[in-house]
Order: sequence, then C-alpha cells, then structure tokens
Amino acid sequence: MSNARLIPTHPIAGQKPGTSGLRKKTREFMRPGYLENFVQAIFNVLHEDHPGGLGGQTLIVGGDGRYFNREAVLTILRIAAGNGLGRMLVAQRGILSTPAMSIEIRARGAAGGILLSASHNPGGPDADFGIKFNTSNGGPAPESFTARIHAHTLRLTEYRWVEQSGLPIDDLGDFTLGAMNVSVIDSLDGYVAAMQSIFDFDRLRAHLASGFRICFDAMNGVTGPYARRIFEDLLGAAPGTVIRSEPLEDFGGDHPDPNLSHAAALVARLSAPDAPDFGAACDGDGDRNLILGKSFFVSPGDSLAVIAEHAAQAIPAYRAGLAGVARSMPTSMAADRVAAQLGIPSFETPTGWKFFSSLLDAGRITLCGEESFGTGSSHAREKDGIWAVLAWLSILADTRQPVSEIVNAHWRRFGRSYYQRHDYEALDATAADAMLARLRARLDSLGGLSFAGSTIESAGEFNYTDPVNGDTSNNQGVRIFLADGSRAVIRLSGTGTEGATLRLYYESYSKDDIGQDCAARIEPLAAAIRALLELEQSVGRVQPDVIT
Ligand code: VG1
Ligand code: CO
Repeated sequence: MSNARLIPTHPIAGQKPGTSGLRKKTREFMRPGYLENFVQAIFNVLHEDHPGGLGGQTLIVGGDGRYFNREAVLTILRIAAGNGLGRMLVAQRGILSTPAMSIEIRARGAAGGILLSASHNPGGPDADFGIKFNTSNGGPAPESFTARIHAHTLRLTEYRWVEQSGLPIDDLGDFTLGAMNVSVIDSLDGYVAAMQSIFDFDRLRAHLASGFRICFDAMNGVTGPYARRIFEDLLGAAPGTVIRSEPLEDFGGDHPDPNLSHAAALVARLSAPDAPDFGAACDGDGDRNLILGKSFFVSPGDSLAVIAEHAAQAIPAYRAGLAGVARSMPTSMAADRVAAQLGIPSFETPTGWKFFSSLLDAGRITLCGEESFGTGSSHAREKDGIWAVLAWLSILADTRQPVSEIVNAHWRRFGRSYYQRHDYEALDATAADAMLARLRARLDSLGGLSFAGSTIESAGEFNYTDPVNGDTSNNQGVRIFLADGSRAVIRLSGTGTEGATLRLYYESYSKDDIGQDCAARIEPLAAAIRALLELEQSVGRVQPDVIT
C-alpha cells in the first residue's frame, strides 16, 4: 500500500442499496466522489471482515457494458489497489454478465465481486447506472452486509487511491497496479463451460439440426457475445439467430427489458407467418429471460413451474431430481403445485434474488424464480437468462412438442394461475407512500369484505424469516387473499431511480378452466384493487405504464 493516496471526501446521503444494489441516475454516479465513496465503503466492510488485511484476497470486477462502465471499472481498480487488495480479476473490456460474475466468483474461489449494472433499465448519460457487491458464494450481498456498506457511506472522510494511467483492461493478461496483481480474464469461457457442464449440448445441437428454428434477442445488452458463442457457434443455429447482438452503451436507446412491452419486435417476429419455433430474450445484464413460442407467451411463473416439472427428465445436471423449489412472494404459485406433486419442499421468499442464496447454499432448493422474468438454479447465485433459455431448449428437444403445447399440458395437469403485474412508474414518492400507509392502516378491517365477486379472506404484510439463518425481513409487500383462491400483492419497487414505482400483482387460479383470456380474467380483481387503493385520487393514475 506504499503508494496509496488518501483522498479527502464527504459522506453522501442516499447511498442505500435496494432490491439489487445501489441504482441511481448515471449523472449522479458521475459526480465527483459518488462512486468512489460507495466503493470505499465496500472496502471498509471488507477490512472489518479481514482484520489481517486484504493482501491474500481476490475480487472480480465487471459490468454490463453500459455508459460509464469502463470508467467505473478503472476507478474500482485504483481504489482496490489503494486498499491493499492482493489480486483483482477484471473481465476483458470490463464486460461480464451478472450470472457469469456469479459463476466466476464460485469457480475461482474469489472473496467476492463488484458488479456494475442497472439491469433492465436504460443506459446512457441521462439514464441509469448501478453497482452491487456479491459475496464469496457468488450471490448479492445480504441485507446485513449492505446495511454496513450504507453505514460507512454516512461517515466516510477519505478514500484510498493508487494513481496509475493506461490500465490495459482490453487485452487478456496480467499487470500490476501499485502492489495489486490484476489479471484480465475472458468474459465468456467460464460461463460457457458451466453451461456445457449442465446441459447436453450434443442433444441440443441435434435438435437444432433437425430444423427447429430459434431467435434470440440480446437487446443490445451484455448477452450478445455469450449467445452467439452458445447458440450459433456451439449449437449450430443459423447465423443471425442472435439479433441485437452487439452490446451498446445505451442499448440502442431502448429499455433492455425482456417483456412483452419492451421486446415487442421479437414478439412480432414470433407471430409472423414464418415465425421461428422458439423465441427468447435477455435483459441488459443477462440475468432475466423472456420465453416465447409461436404466437405464445410463457408467463415467468409458468416458466419456473414447467422447468421444475421437466428438469429431471430433460436436463442432465438435474437427473437425480430436485431438492426443492423457491419463488419470490409475488410470483405465481404454479411452482408450488409442481413441488407438491414431486414431493419436494417449496419456499416463498421476499422479492430479490439475494433471498434465495441461503436456501441454495444449504442445499434446500435446486430451482428458483421470480415473476420479474428471473429463473435460475443451484449452479449460480444470480438468476441466469441464457441458462433459462437452454433449459427450455432442453425441454423442447426432450418433448418434441411446441412451446404452447408444453404449457397447455402443464395447465391440464396442474391447473392454471392467470397472472399479471401492473407497474405504475415515476409516481410522486410522497403520494405513493401515503397511499400505502392508508392501506396498511385498514388491513385489519378488510377481512370478510365483498371483493371482486368474492370475499376477502385475509389481508396483511408479508414478513419473512429465513428458514436457514433466521434473518428477518419485514414489510415485504401487502397480500390480499380472496375466498375464491385468487390474490393480489401490492408493493413499491426497490430498484427504481425516479420517484416511486408501484407494482400491483394479480393472480387467479383455476383447476379446469384453462383457456380464458388472461387480461379479461384478471380485470375484475385489478379494478377492485384500484378502487381499494383509491389509485386515481391518490397518485393520479389508472392505466399502468407496463403490464407483464
Ligand atoms: C425488481 C423485481 C425483482 C428483481 C429485481 C432485480 O425489483 O421486481 O423481482 O429481483 O428487480 O432484478 P423491484 O424491487 O424493483 O420490484 V434485475 O434483473 O434488476 O437485477
Ligand atoms: Co437484470
């Protein structure tokens, strides 16, 4: 640490990580000291946990390639060297998908990783940026850890820095920065090898060679190079199978969010007369996935349930069966029904992938997922978009049926959870908070009320106690259960960067009546919730900005 400089700084308010790290407007991150403070706060926590110093520790750094990614990587390298870190592995050009980061941390025995992404949110100087710390299990740091980071941001007086110009992060190889060893590692190799160890690539290649056509939309995010290597080079899909495959700093000006609204071009392609058999997309940092058949959308809750149903049969890594399945609380209950049928436990966790980590680490679950287009397994501690696409390809190769028939067969066997999420974005935060406070104050009195053609059976906050480590996380969303088996969930987003985002989740289950229009089925429940919240009077909105 001999040549480390101590740069004076002042605490900055508001550096409190949310559902998945600290996310803010890019310009805020570019303010002098903003990124530096947060990174130093991470190192302060690491110093507390390693009183003997960080000389023996390895970290990994990379991000989804959005605007400011490179500058942030270079800043993190200099602060890491200033803090006496022994070794930093940096992804080539600073670009690494979120699931690849998780897999690399685990494979290389690193103490953790610093990941730069605002995920599915737009990139650019006037858009969004984000940073989070993943621990040695490869997963997002738990709340106990991020709370310590936040506490440090409120009392920092300096950060540590090694000045050195011309850091060659574009070329594979090693260099030193002060006393820190830096290795530039390939961004794709480790991830691709992990996928080859899970799936039967020969079988998938044969299925594609038999004329099965796919289209993968990388949405100008980080997955383009991974997808080209896997789908085109290794599995032999036709050149051009991967569209929008060039990672761009601003994702081409679009939201790299794989849902029916933002992946509209892919959705249209899957509805065209010459549509491919299977379509998929991933978000900006590669952890979310969208699954489509010909003119058919697979809702994320169904996707998790279908993968759970078929995994042991269709995917070599899960041949011995699943230990259990978990879903986030607002996610549809479809996976629970598969777990019950398989005779394995199912778990319901708060929103955010970090809550799956303890269950995965303890071997209590093999698969997990969220309604927000996240699906994953014990191979990583982040959701994994390309993994989900390969899981679906495996099921398609195994059953030799179209996507729509696989899902319909699932519904015939287990019944169907009609499901929608309605998002209201950029609301006045004070008004949104007040609306939820009024709802909370009424929760105890709602039982027995006539509601959406049924009756409210119970209403309350979701409070969670982690079954492995006993950690508690309270007030994770309001749940309203009706006597007819349907439910609604009301919560505010923890990833937004502008005002408040209200998420309203609706689920209505039918054992036998599986062919209805989803929106029509959901609407009475949605209308009743809007009325209960006095949505229009409270926040001035009726129509959601995004429906997924
Ligand atoms: C949203 C989703 C949540 C997901 C999180 C991070 O959080 O609802 O399911 O884990 O984003 O995903 P929130 O608090 O805004 O509802 V990603 O792909 O942004 O890392
Ligand atoms: Co993401």
